[in-house]
Amino acid sequence: MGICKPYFRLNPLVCMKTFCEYLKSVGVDDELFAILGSLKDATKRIADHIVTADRGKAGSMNIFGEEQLELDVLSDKIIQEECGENPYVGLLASEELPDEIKISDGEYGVCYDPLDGSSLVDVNLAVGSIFGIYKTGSFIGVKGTDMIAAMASVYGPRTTITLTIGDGVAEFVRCEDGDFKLQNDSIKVGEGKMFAPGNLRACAYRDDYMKLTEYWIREEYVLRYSGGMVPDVNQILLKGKGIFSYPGYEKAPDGKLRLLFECAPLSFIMEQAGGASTDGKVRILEKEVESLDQRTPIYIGSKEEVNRCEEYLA
Ligand code: AHM
Ligand code: MG
Repeated sequence: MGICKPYFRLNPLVCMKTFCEYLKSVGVDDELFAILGSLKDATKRIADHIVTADRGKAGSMNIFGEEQLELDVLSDKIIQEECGENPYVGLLASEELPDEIKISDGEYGVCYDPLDGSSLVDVNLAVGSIFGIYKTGSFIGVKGTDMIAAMASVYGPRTTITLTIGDGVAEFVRCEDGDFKLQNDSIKVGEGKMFAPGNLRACAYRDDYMKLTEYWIREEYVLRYSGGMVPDVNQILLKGKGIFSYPGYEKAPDGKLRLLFECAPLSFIMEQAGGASTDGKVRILEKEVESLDQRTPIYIGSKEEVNRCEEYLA
């Protein structure tokens, strides 16, 4: 009957708040309220499409020369449509588009990876969308510290949204009535032995990354790696511990993951949960965006784990 069932670990009073009720309760202004509402609606539509849409190739390439799937293109189109109807969004930049696009005189810019890890849909693993919201007329020159809000949508057995508006992190779960209900309004990342080591092929070239990986294994860390950055980082947030890494190496000195579309928004969420993220030397949120396709190595998770990465990779 469209009622969200309380989950066992929740305060039932908190659980029943919808996404919109939560935003009102924390006092977001009308503009941000509308923008986050558009991204929530896009998340719903993308989730529905993932279940049934064509999983094949679109026959096109994105700006990185990577083959696009139908679902990449469709997800991008859905986000463009939802943001296009929102008068406050003036600028869009997508991992699937060659340039940022001005869509109106709205003051806000939304940058996004419409479907991160989309090749995992084929094998029925979780994937996600990542959004960063800035007040800007161009994404060139921004830093993660300029971000106003960040959101990660996870499409797994359940569809969830992890959100920060710069004052802590909340998670929402899509319920029977189709709406998103608050699951946890105070996500915190502390310490604990869990690792998600991306790009392990770098160990063939880098002794320091090999030594770091050996440390995690020797110390009996639990391996929790799916190959999708959004679910992997989201798992650290929800389990409240751990580290995700994706280093660069000879063949790709800055690794694979994009600063603007992937690393900065997830770093904003992680920091707001009490965690940290670095490229090995510099805090990810302090890195200036010089080009839309800029990549960066990333080590993201609990503070102690991120510090350890910096020590090993110094
Ligand atoms: P994508 O944006 O093309 O989907 O690539 C990003 C994904 C991340 O979700 C994941 O952490 C990484 O690629 C895995 O990369 P690799 O295939 O090098 O292991
Ligand atoms: Mg991606």
